[in-house]
Amino acid sequence: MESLLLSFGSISKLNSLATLLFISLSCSRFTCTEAYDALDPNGNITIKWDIMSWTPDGYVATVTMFNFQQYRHIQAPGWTLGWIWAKKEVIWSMVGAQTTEQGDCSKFKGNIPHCCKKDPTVVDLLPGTPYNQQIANCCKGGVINSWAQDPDTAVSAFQVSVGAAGTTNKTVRLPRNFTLKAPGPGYTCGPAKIVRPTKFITPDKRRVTQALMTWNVTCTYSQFLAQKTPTCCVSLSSFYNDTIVNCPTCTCGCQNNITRPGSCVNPDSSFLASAVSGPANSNTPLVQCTSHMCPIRIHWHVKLNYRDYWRVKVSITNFNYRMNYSQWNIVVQHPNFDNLTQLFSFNYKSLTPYEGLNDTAMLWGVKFYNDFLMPAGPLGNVQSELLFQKDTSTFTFEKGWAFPRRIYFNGDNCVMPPPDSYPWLPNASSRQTSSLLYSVVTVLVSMALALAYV
Ligand SMILES: *[C@@H]1O[C@H](CO)[C@@H](O)[C@H](O)[C@H]1NC(C)=O
Ligand SMILES: *[C@@H]1O[C@H](CO)[C@@H](O)[C@H](O)[C@H]1NC(C)=O
Ligand SMILES: *[C@@H]1O[C@H](CO)[C@@H](O)[C@H](O)[C@H]1NC(C)=O
Ligand SMILES: *[C@@H]1O[C@H](CO)[C@@H](O)[C@H](O)[C@H]1NC(C)=O
Ligand SMILES: *[C@@H]1O[C@H](CO)[C@@H](O)[C@H](O)[C@H]1NC(C)=O
Ligand SMILES: *[C@@H]1O[C@H](CO)[C@@H](O)[C@H](O)[C@H]1NC(C)=O
Ligand SMILES: *[C@@H]1O[C@H](CO)[C@@H](O)[C@H](O)[C@H]1NC(C)=O
Ligand SMILES: *[C@@H]1O[C@H](CO)[C@@H](O)[C@H](O)[C@H]1NC(C)=O
Ligand SMILES: *[C@@H]1O[C@H](CO)[C@@H](O)[C@H](O)[C@H]1NC(C)=O
Ligand SMILES: CC(=O)N[C@H]1CO[C@H](CO)[C@@H](O)[C@@H]1O
Repeated sequence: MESLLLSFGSISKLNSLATLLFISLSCSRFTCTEAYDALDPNGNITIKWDIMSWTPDGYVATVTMFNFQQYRHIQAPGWTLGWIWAKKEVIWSMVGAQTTEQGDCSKFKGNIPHCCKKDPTVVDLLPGTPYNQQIANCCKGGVINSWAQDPDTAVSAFQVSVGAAGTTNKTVRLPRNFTLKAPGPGYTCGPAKIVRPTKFITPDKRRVTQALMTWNVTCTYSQFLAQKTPTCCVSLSSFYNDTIVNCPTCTCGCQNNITRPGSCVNPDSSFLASAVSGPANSNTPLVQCTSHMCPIRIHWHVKLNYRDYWRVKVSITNFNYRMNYSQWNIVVQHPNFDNLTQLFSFNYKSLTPYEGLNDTAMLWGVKFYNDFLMPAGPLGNVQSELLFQKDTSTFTFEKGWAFPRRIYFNGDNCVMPPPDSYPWLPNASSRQTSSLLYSVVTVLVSMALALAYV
């Protein structure tokens, strides 16, 4: 793996080839079996426990979760954190979060602990929690943004007061077997490790304090653990060929009336209204019947060709009647992202997973405009157009160059059509006739751009 990465960085001219090679090494056609994410090699969620004070029978710790993943966020209904106590610890109280079950506290008289379970399960409090039960970065219903989208909201924290624990840094035993659900499976957490105590700087920056003891737990994501079947797929089209290359059939499942009746619904079916509003077993997707059966489809249309620029339209369609996506994002890899000139109605951030490679972009919705992807139906889609400046040494419409190398939706790899099915460039003749038109359009576009930059 290591040596592959090195060579990956150095052959930048061959990078798209190397990328394709890399995909084929790490992913079979439909599933990625490795936890390693080539576009976010250091992505992880780090959970940090800072002991802020000792108490007569234990300690008070601030637990902070940092989502260091560039583009994978945790959306509603939010994270669930669990661990196993090393001894007979109890949780006297919590601020900014709560355990889902109290467990058996029958041996306590007088003060009753918040939780006596050996394996507590903690969830965030909801927005609107009274201020006296909050701490900084708590109470967001377990929703955590991704690091690239907004590092300020990529953090979640709570405070826990632990009893029947050690009261010095020699006698405290670290909790074990951390589990993180976000909200489903997908994360694997390593063991807690004692690290240098965190230093805190006072708001006026005139004093530095430090935790009495600190440990870290690192959790990493694997799409393979999260779900065995893909959740999204990519379809392609272009102005130079009428063929629309749909998502591969049965990408996310197959329509089958016999073995799985009701596995999907048709938009005009009378069953739809009752199924959507009915007793919502809302975690099971209810997808529209399509040949691919994916809840999410991303369509990449090569729309226009100007002399110095070319233009792409990207549409994201939600086919799941039971699911909406707040703060959705996509990550797209295409060699022309180093010359992205303009982007309409999406936010953009360039990701550089490897030194010197600038071919990966994260795109997400504009707040209050299209950052919320509605459930399947007429409103269940968002779209944008991208304008790229051509680099004449690499630009071509041939061999599917204009199509993305890969796309992720909310951090999950979307299945691409097989490369041999990509729309072809029709040969010669038709290109000459429109060159006059191209230059007129190019002038108009440059004027539009000039205006946009004023
Ligand atoms: C977790 O992510 C941070 C930020 O990218 C990185 O500094 C750290 O080394 C990562 N930790 C592990 C164990 O990979
Ligand atoms: C515990 O505290 C002592 C000093 O108070 C320090 O020297 C030692 O490194 C600490 N041990 C740990 C595990 O933090
Ligand atoms: C906790 O993790 C250890 C390995 O670190 C494992 O041996 C043990 O079975 C786990 N315990 C539970 C209850 O899952
Ligand atoms: C522990 O986590 C904190 C917060 O993410 C980080 O700043 C620190 O570098 C980590 N320490 C180690 C040794 O990974
Ligand atoms: C499933 O049933 C619908 C009508 O209920 C029918 O149109 C469709 O062809 C059937 N599909 C298969 C694979 O049998
Ligand atoms: C989005 O989905 C959640 C549950 O999945 C639901 O509670 C909420 O009402 C939905 N919002 C909209 C605007 O559809
Ligand atoms: C990558 O390309 C974008 C778009 O041209 C540019 O804004 C950004 O500065 C580039 N980043 C690097 C690290 O070259
Ligand atoms: C369009 O592309 C398809 C491949 O997806 C190819 O079979 C077809 O011949 C192309 N049409 C033209 C006019 O080149
Ligand atoms: C151009 O297209 C025709 C059919 O449309 C095909 O027979 C011919 O081989 C193509 N020429 C080249 C150079 O691809
Ligand atoms: C035509 C053009 O602007 N090409 C630029 C694309 O981006 C690379 C890397 O940033 C530049 O070196 C090219 O000049």
